[in-house]
Amino acid sequence: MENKVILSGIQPSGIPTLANYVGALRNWKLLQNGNDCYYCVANMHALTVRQNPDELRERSLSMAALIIAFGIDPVKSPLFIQSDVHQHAELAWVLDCNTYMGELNRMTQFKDKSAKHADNINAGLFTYPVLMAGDILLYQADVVPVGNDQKQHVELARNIAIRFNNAFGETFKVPEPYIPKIGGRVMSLTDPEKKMSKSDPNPNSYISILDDPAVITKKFKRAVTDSEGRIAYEDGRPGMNNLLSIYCSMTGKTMDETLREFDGAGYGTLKTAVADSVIEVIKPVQETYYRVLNDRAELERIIKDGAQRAAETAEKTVDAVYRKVGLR
Ligand code: ATP
Ligand code: LTN
Repeated sequence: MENKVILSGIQPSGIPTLANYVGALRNWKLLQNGNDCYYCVANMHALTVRQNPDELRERSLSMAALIIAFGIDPVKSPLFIQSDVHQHAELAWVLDCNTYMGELNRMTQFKDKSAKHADNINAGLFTYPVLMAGDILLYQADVVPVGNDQKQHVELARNIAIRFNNAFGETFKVPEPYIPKIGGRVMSLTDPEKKMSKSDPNPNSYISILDDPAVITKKFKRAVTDSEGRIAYEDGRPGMNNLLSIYCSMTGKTMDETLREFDGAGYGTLKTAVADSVIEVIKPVQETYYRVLNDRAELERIIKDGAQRAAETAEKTVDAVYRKVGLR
């Protein structure tokens, strides 16, 4: 793949989990080579559920520090906070007027989140995927690295782009999702039928990127598996499959290699090995994170610079769109 435009975002709705890393953030880093990448902290998306304003501000900044700690080079790839680039809100409105209620009604995340936040089913939660489509289309992204759960939203962005291009003439690049084959959907450690999620009320269900090594080991030791007693990747064994997939993602080994390595071993051995592989990857991320977060002035300079560079690209798209639809 050569010199594509890459865009992705993550909500500052909590500390990222191992799932966010395996499903998305790891690819953010890998795709930096030879491509033009834009990465954003999607704080406007986070407003779709109630937030404490001071916490939201703080978490947005610490998410930016974490993204740097994961190996994103903000000099190469503009790193910014979504609301610092006003074009996101502007494009979202135009796209809202080019998206059908019926399309949004099919979004499974809306259904899940409405069930979780039954006391606050706001219009933003419903139009959330349109704001996300805007994030992507503003930068004329070719490729969007995300986990499996966001595939439907990227497909909606494609449909909106195609429809807009047909109606108003070529305006947007039609983006594609980029989802890891292993690790696109990391499952909860306590309920492996559910995806691992940073906003899960039970902290034992996820590995936070900032968990201590001892906590990580404890969480994996307690991870729900089954009583088959054999280490194998098989249908109907979500807990076992999840541990094996995490191990492959962390070590870069194939599933075959992993299964050979643990042939005849017990669950305890596998769980310890998975925990160790995760600790090895996470430890340097934690060290960099605390260093970056402590130099607050520098961090603020980085995101300001990122927003300025992002806005230059974003404004070109908004200008073209406003002209096409008759707003300019
Ligand atoms: P929340 O719990 O607040 O909804 P989340 O953990 O689902 O958050 P997001 O900020 O919505 O995380 O997603 C950031 C990125 O991580 C997205 O690309 C998303 O697809 C990916 N991701 C989220 N959960 C998983 C998972 N269980 N497995 C793989 N990737 C995931
Ligand atoms: N909705 C995404 C976060 C997100 C995003 C984006 C991902 C916001 N804007 C643009 C990719 C591209 C989520 O993970 N929940």
